[in-house]
Amino acid sequence: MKRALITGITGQDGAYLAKLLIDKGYKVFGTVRRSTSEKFINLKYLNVYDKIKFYDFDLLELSNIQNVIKLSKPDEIYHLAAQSFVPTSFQVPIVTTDINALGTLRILDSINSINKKIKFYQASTSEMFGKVVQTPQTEKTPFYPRSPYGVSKAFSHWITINYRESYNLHASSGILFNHESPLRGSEFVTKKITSALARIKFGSNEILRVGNINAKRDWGYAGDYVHAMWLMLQQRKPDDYVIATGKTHSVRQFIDLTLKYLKFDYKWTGIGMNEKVINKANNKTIIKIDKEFFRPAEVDLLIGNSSKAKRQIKWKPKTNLKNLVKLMVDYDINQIQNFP
Ligand code: NDP
Ligand code: GDR
Repeated sequence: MKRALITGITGQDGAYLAKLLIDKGYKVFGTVRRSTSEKFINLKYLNVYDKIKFYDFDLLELSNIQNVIKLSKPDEIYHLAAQSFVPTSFQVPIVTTDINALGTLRILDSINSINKKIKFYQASTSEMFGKVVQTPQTEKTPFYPRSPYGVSKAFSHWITINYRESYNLHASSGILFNHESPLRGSEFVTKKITSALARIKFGSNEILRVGNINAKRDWGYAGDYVHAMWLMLQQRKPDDYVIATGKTHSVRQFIDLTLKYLKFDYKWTGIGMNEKVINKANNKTIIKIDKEFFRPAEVDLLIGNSSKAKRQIKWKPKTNLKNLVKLMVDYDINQIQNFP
């Protein structure tokens, strides 16, 4: 029985990856930061909570990381834990860097001193491309990160390559473009849109306030993307791979898809900061632009080319954006109806 340690198992990707590995017969260990609120909703939703052995863990604490690796004795480590919300990285840049950049180094250095045979997956990101210098982005596109988050992940990406080349570790990075799911954190734009519009459809009087609706992202489905993580660690040689759908859409288009799926009769009016969406059924404003949700520096356009992954690890996405919206909205409606 293979043993896998997942850092950040309580997050979106951690839950889908835990399910995938358990279904493949792995013994799964997961790291959890202590808190007073419920952390295991995603794992319970996917029915894997009671199959996982959990360890108290924080990426800021080296001895804790070493102990968890020694106790769990993993064959594979999937390092997903991070301060992953871009706007927060502008508010707490130093903590973000300590967690995301030095946290990765702490794990790599622990692997190097405890057991060099452990295979390592690093959760790299399209945010490293930031103000893109080439479109579409590939493994060879230079980085130009636009947030403390993006910069911290660029460090992690390069330190993973450095430990691979210096110490011959089986360490791979997946440069994953945005991926979403019903279990996406509520602050990310897709989940914010689907959950608010579902609530409004079912009678809520709220107004959805969003920031830059012209930003474009290459959005895929998290369930497809965790499979790529696993494939990377099954290869004879470690390497880095872009994981993306190759299609890009604006936040505005994501809003349109959600409104249409929910069968709203609506119209966009106004321009710039005064742009809004009116529900024609009752003439109420349901979406407004709010400067609070703009960032000090924006990533305007991302679109990935994952042909290396297709060629070398035989991965390709299965879920298109329309189906992703359907998955997310159906889940949100189910939550409203069953857990009001
Ligand atoms: P989430 O934000 O859903 O999950 C992040 C996880 O990291 C949570 O379990 C969180 O625990 C944990 N964590 C945060 N800080 C610490 C810390 N100091 N010590 C230990 N654990 C910590 O992220 P996703 O699942 O969406 O993403 C997984 C990884 O992939 C992240 O590294 C992210 O940056 C990266 N990524 C994500 C993409 C996406 O589109 N989803 C795209 C590309 C990369 P807690 O519950 O305590 O907060
Ligand atoms: P991102 O995801 O920053 O790409 O990082 P997010 O969903 O937060 O933003 C995507 C784009 O939407 C614009 N936007 C808004 N964003 C949020 N959160 N809230 C809003 O109201 C809003 N209005 C417009 C943003 O400006 C941005 O352009 C995610 C995270 O999962 C990272 O951890 C990961 O590395 C990258 O995806 C790939």
